[in-house]
Amino acid sequence: MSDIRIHPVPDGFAANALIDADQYKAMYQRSVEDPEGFWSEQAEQFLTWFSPWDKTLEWDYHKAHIRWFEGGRLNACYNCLDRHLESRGEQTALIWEGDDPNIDKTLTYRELHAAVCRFANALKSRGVKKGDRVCIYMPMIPEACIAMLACARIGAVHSVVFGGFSPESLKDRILDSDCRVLITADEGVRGGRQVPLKANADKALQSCPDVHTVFTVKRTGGEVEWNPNRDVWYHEEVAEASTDCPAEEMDAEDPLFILYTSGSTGKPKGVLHTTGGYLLFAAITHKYTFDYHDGDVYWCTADVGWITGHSYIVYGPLANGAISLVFEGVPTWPDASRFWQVVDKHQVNTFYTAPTAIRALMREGEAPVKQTTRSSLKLLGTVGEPINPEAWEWYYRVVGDERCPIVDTWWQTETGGHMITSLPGAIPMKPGSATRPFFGVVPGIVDNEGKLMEGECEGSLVITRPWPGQMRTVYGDHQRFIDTYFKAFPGYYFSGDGARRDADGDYWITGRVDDVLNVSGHRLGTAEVESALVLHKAVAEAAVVGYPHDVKGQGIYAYVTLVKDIDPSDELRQELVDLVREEIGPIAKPDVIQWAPALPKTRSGKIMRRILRKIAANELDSLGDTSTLADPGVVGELTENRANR
Ligand code: 6R9
Repeated sequence: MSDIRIHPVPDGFAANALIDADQYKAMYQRSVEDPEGFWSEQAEQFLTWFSPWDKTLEWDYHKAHIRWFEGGRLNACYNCLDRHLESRGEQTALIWEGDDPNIDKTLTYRELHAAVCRFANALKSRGVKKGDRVCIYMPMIPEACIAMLACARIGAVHSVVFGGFSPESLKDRILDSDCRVLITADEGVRGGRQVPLKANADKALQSCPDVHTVFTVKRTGGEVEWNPNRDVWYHEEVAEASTDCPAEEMDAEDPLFILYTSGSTGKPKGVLHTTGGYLLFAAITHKYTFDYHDGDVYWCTADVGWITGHSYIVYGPLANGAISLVFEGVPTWPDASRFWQVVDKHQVNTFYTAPTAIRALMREGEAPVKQTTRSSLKLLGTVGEPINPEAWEWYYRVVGDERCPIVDTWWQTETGGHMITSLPGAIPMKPGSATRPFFGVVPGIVDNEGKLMEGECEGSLVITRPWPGQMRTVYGDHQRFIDTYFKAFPGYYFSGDGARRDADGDYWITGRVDDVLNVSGHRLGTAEVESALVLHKAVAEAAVVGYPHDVKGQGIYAYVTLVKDIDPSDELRQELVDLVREEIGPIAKPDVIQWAPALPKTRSGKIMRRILRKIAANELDSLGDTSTLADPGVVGELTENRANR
């Protein structure tokens, strides 16, 4: 810890920052001493309401009952578009940069509004009503944002499924939330390669008989199969649609969207966010964390299939009338200088990405960065996983020329927006630490008994009281919401992460303490990968753990026990990798498969993952106590097999 360098806010940045250290302290204090007063003021300042709310906050963490601004009426799409038309109708809302560096496009607020109204009418004409769930399975094209906003406009609940997920994963998500309409594209394009979205959707829909309409955006013109009873072209449907579509009046607590995320057990759960609190939290965090000034060009490289895309490409920036860049491509195509070329091309001021991307680019050296000016950049951000100080320093020095503060933002699908992050003009930076809580956020660190600890300490990270962006339930399964987040430490929201608080009061996220993997910033449950592996008839049992990986942060290490009389082979290994890819998607492919004659289990039959993690990390000297194992000999076999896996 002592060799961590503290970086003060760069002078040039501080001069223009929205919030300085004293303002942060005062606002934070007010936000926790009078949360209802603070959040009411922010809700009035950041959002436009059709009518005011009855009660600012109602909560009971034992029942997982959380309500903000109930009775208040508003519409998220109206807040992102309509109310900006008068003041900034001709200002750019979205800059779209295609996978191909020669293709881009911009949409002004007026153009985006018209496109959204058209598509909202098209949805209505196909029977979509307030409260209906609509699935979006799209590449990173403006229509993905248009589809989300069109749903919000008519009060339909969108469920965006990342375009990299398999037909099987798409099917599960469609069925779980009973979506009847799907929006997709013929193909996506990433890194010069086609992604067969419509074909994947067709496969998924074989098991989804209730889906009556599929809107398909023509992105590449590639050949697709067509079911005339179900499939319609997006461009044909919007061509005739009117641009007049009044925004539905929603209650603050009406659902805005569902987004599936992985947990430690079972299938991914549908995280449900509602309208008022979520939108307020996305907007206020976007403004203060990114120190957003009117006219700034802001770029978040996430995919809209993740919460980061929801809150920081679409809802937060557009609610603030920002210019948001939507990128279809990947960091390394056509070459490793792409990000910085896009920064120069569109004069990007704020750049927000994941540590895994930084580490991948760091490997390519400084030249691809230094061939660009990046002179427009003012601020850098990271999200998705802990950033190692080496990558942080590289980002700061090479990309930001020691001129741009870095905000390391800790948050989750469940939290809706930033929870712990430095505010760039207020809080000195410590590489690897997310530093301080955002306004209204009260973090705590608890010991194994659930007791809050004071001062310098390390333990499980909880949040002790609600904030507006908090998820409200697991779609269709409120009990699972209670069990997952409010059971371990009664009275608190449990994040699933471990954390340390240092002597200055700054927070350091140490990673998941449950069975959730974080691979290149993507969340995956070990149980999901295991379920996919055991589908293979040769597999008797499988246990999956994460291990340290230079670029991905965590890699996937699978121990596989084969059924009797089946011999391991490279072909079988490949079949298993392919199976996981088919079942979940390419991001879930195991990096290592080790054949395991048996798995280390306690006498009660529980797999001891602690030992599997140590073996995977090649920390064979610190396996710990193995005496409680039913058969301690198993460990010797596994450590020997590790060498020749
Ligand atoms: C926004 C997002 C959430 C999990 C979270 C934690 C990890 C995210 C982090 C971070 C350390 C950061 N995480 N940001 N860990 N520092 N700045 O990523 O949501 O996909 O739900 O993942 O990601 O482990 O619990 P989500």
